[in-house]
Amino acid sequence: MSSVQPFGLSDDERRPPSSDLLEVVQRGLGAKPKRLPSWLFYDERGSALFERICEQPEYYLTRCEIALMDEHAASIADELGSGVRLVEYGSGNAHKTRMLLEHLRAPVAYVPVEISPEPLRRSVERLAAAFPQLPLQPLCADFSKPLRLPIPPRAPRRTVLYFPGSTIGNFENREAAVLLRKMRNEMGDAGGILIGVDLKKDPALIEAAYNDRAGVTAEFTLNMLARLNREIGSNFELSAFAHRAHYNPMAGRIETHLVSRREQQVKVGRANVKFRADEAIQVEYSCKYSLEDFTALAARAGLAVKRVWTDPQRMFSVQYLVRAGAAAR
Ligand code: AVI
Repeated sequence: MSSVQPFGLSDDERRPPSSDLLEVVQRGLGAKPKRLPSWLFYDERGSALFERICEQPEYYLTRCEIALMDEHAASIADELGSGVRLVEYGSGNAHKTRMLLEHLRAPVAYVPVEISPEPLRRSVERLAAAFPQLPLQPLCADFSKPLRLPIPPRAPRRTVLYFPGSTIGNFENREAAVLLRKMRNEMGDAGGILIGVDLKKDPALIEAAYNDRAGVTAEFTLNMLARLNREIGSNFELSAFAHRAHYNPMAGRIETHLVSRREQQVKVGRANVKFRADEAIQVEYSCKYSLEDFTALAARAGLAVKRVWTDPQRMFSVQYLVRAGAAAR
């Protein structure tokens, strides 16, 4: 018998109607400077391109995190203890999740939380085959909003929120603190957060990761415009925009832009949006942290870093956070 429970929400409830999407885009392009939210990257093609980015030789993040999980999954599982309910924010990381689940002692349930129904369904299908005894409780929802977690099949000793991939880096500092605080509420007193955090390092290595030679990241960035053309009927000419990703050392983050190659006008709904030559739309931040930076961010959210696993070159880290004050217990 399958132990997979039904999805929390239907597709229609979640998807922003295209009129809302148009509004988001018009507001972003009306701002000074122009900006568009990075969640717009992840339509079906964008998600597939992101998977290809993870395989690029320059994109060290995925490789480093997998190597860390490979080496330390047993000690991570020890730290988490038995009877864990594992809630994953995003479900595109089946590989790392598997490594963790293989080592967890008597997990109570696995709850992947994912906004896109198809990737969620696929990852659940794969995990159900690999862990037939484990109750799976997929939740189709936006993890940045307050969640109503499904009732677990038995009382867990603790709820651990798993947030791999350094996705926390895609939130600006203040938003990241808000998200961590929300996670703190969701995990409860005895809970924890297992989180992948990309670390500050030689800016040339970081920049290369976001400017791969095969051009997959550029394709990923430009795909946002293709998505908008299809979904809101805009007429962005893709060849008239370029991908640009620079490391801002003061802010400690990659800042990704779509840059207009010439002066032009683009139709977005009823509006005509004007672009100067070289004018940029800011589309993503990928924040990088020192261990100290991240400890300070966690503290702002009422959390303490209980344990850190990192590689000898300090490229990437996996960190275990608990409620501040609980770390010593
Ligand atoms: C999902 N996120 C952590 C990726 C990152 O590194 O910021 C998204 C990405 N954008 C360009 N390359 C990868």
